[in-house]
Amino acid sequence: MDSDALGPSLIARASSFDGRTALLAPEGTFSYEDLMRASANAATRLLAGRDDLAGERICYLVPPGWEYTAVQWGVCRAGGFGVPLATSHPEHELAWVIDDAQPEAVIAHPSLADRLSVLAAERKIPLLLTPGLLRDGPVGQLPAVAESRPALMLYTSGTTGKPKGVVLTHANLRAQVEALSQAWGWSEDDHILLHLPLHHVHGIVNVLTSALWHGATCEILPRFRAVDVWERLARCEISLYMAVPTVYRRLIDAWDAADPDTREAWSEGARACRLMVSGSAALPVPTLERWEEITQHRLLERYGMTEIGMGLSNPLDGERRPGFVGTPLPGVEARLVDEDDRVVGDGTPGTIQIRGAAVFQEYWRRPNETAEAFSVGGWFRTGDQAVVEDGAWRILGRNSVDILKTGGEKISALEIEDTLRSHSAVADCAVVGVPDVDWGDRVCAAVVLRPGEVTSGEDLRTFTKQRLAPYKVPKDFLLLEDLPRNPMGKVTKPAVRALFSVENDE
Ligand code: MLC
Ligand code: AMP
Repeated sequence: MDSDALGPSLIARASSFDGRTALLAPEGTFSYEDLMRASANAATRLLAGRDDLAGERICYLVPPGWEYTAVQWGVCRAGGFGVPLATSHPEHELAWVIDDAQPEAVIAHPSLADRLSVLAAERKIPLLLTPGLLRDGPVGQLPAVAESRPALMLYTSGTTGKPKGVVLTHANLRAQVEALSQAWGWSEDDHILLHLPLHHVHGIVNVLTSALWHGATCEILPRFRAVDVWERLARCEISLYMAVPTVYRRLIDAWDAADPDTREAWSEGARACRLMVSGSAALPVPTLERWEEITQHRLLERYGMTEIGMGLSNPLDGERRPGFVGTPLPGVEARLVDEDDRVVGDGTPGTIQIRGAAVFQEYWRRPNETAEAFSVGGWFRTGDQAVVEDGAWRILGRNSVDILKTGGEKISALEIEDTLRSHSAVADCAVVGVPDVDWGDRVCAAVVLRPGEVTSGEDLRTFTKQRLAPYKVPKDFLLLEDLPRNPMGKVTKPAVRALFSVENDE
């Protein structure tokens, strides 16, 4: 009996899809059979004679595509616990994840191996390379992996500063995919375009894993470029498309800049899709309306989180109210509570709590934070506020001013502040999200220098960029004599935010 990792059904199902096209990737076209073979090869090499990786973490830094997918499956089929590393991250961030996850091995694509070789050598962790890992060879017995075992760890920013690992089991992934399967009508005839980063639930679960679960085709672009997406849509082959609001905004800008014939071809291609979905951040109503004008698609907005997968969704058929995220998905229990965890009624704003099989198991090696994240009865505290109006949920924002969303990426203002404070010239700072038409939140930093120190925003930007993911680097810096404070001496973030200009043309 072969491995049943990644949720028993994913592998069992993949075997039955055989010669169907699983991936149209930058490296070529691959069937489900190819994926089964390459992942079995990878699993056998990772096992190196052992029966089961038994939950050992394996980090991998592989660009989106065929090799990425085969590695993800291979790790799980060996009984390992996969930790995808972000291709956009500098060494500092990669080191944080590796030190936290403590993997038994790291895997890299040759083009990215330089980024990991020193980190791995210093920590005496073996560095394995693709494509060698996937090459055909003798395939050994692969373990049967129980659904309750960890499958994937995704790092997410929280109010405590540094990113923490969200542990998702095979059962969690199955529940997440099954909820979307029903709600969005997935079938093996679907063909989805993927350009989202593959270290997040949006790209990994909603797009890649959902497609492969159904025997559908996932077409992977190496990166997002608006014109590339439009050209792919214009071929009228794509049936499903999912992206974040910043991406829809960029697509609209590209459409506006195109000539009339091109526009018509692009719009016709978009109309050939059966469903277009937006999520990971609030979809501005003007973006929804403009998209509908140019494609005749009313975007289906949904709400989710790394810890829960998708929670709320507008309907596939039926009314999608602009500014609303619909109702709980199948298998998801959702409620709104006040500060004392008491359920509030319709029309009253509250904090969203979620329960169900899709909800993550724990924050990796952080029992206290895990315990704090759940209320009595196993309800996960999302930290997002919402209100139910006429049966549909509307997201109102987050409880914490220190959690920002920029271009669909969640970031912690505190983590950026800690990094800035480690600069020798910086005495104090405050990082805020300023409403922005492109990014949602534009990350901005107000900085107070130590007496006698001189530095520029550009220097601070370079300093931050060497240490943090590019999307965490503040777009604007303001050097101040002191930060705005309340009478108690506490920095007032709304007053800091008011110092930066709001870029909003809608
Ligand atoms: C890139 N940059 C960003 C950024 N992405 N800055 C702020 N926010 C972001 N999200 C930086 C670049 O590094 C660059 O810096 C500068 O901004 C301009 O880059 P760009 O070329 O214009 O950006 P691009 O590479 O095209 O990326 C933009 C993007 C990308 C929107 C396509 O950010 C993206 O794919 N976002 C999706 C993230 C996602 O999948 N989130 C889901 C999380 S899961 P410089 O210094 O070089 O100029 C989740 C749960 C759920 O939220 O509900 O789904
Ligand atoms: P992440 O932690 O990266 O998974 O991001 C999850 C967060 O994204 C949620 O807690 C919300 O704050 C936000 N989010 C996701 N979808 C939506 C949406 N449709 N509207 C508003 N916020 C959203």
